[in-house]
Amino acid sequence: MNTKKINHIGIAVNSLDASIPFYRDQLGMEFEGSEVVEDQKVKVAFLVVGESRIELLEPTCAESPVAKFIEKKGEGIHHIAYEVEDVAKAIEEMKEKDVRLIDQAPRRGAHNSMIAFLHPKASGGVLTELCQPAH
Ligand code: CMX
Repeated sequence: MNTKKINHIGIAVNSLDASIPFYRDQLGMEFEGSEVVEDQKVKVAFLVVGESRIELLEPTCAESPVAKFIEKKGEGIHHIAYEVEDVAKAIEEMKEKDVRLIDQAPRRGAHNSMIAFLHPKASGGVLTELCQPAH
């Protein structure tokens, strides 16, 4: 599998409005916009850092997995997303290599990307996302 770069680092926050100013105004990152990813019950905001992004994740309801994450661990790094060319192919490769997966098939992420999560037990407790951008 050709892991091309870190596409983004996901950070769980209680409030985008409260968190964006630190990255945008203190660190000087370009704010790229925000969107709701309905089926994952999160609102995300992207801030550009070089060829990667910081993805702030705000839960949209109490049942959101990100709300549960914050409840358990507090705000902080939620996942690392590696960019791949073909996420469906990458999933098949992970299966062949007996890597434990959360997603057996690609699903839609932010910006119309296609994504898949590996199980954190496969990666030392770090939630790992494979991400195929839309372009
Ligand atoms: N870091 C480390 N471990 C995590 C974790 C995280 N962020 N999230 C979940 N886990 C652990 C759980 O504690 C659980 O461990 P145990 O099996 O030991 O109990 C295990 O992983 C499975 O978690 P789960 O919540 O029971 O499993 P689900 O299949 O219901 O959901 C996941 C897994 C990761 C998809 C979900 O928790 C989640 O975080 N969903 C939101 C994903 C997200 O960020 N979406 C926006 C992405 C947009 C984009 O990047 O484009």
